[in-house]
Amino acid sequence: MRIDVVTIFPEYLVPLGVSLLGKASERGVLHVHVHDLRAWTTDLHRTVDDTPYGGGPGMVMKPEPWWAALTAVTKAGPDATQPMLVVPTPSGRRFTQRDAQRLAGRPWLIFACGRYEGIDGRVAERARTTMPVEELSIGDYVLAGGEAATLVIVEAVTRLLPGVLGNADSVADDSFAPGTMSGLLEGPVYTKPADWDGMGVPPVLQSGNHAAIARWRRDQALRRTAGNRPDLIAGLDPADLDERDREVLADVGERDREVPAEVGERDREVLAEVGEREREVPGETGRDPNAPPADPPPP
Ligand code: JAH
Repeated sequence: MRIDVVTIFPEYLVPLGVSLLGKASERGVLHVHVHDLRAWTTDLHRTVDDTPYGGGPGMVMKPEPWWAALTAVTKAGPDATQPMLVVPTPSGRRFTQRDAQRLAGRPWLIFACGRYEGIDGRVAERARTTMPVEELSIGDYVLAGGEAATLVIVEAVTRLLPGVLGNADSVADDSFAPGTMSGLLEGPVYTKPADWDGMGVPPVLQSGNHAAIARWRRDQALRRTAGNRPDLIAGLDPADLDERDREVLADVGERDREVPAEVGERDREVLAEVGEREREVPGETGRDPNAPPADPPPP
């Protein structure tokens, strides 16, 4: 796989040349090239940004250096190899393990790292006429630029390539990877010593009973997923849940709903009301969950 990265901060991408990825590069599995966008500016001040049309805060990256860079980088690569342009942006589709697997099957990825308020929209629009373009978000937060997100995506993708991680089994067992525990987070793991400063290891893991160990691990995975990622529980296929799975989930659900005895009558009323409101208001509407009830709509 070939990876090109275009950025105004090439030093930020130095990690791509060291450790795991550096070894893959040495082995010839992966070829990484980092480019300074300012190499494609033509003015004395090497300007890459300007004020936004329509007004508003901040600056927008100018299209000319970006188009010159993408044209040059595309020509520098192996011909007859289809590049894909990846643009990390908080406005993109959410990047998932499925995307990592799909991107790992491509021969050539070009990452465009924006800064400021982003890149002039005509760059992605024109690039789309010559190659697939993916605008991807690694999570619901805003960074100062696409460089850190590029490091995240490159690591998630390249560790799937044969000869990069060097351990096919640990890849197959990941949380989010397809397989027997697919859709669940992994539970806790343990190694020696069996007694660490008075803390033991769950006896079932030392029993040698492989069926019991598998069942215990699934219980832990279900409990951790219900606690940390209820959205993943909601997305499970009911056909993938056995009777014991349902018992474990019913148990964590009941514990969540238990109200400690020291909570008073007025507290219970408030908690019940908040619960009802949460069921009424869909997520991500931007509404403050602590705000008083909205005015009723006009008749
Ligand atoms: C911020 C250009 N989803 C993570 C992410 C990715 C990119 C950016 N922010 C967050 C970003 C400013 C300029 C890209």
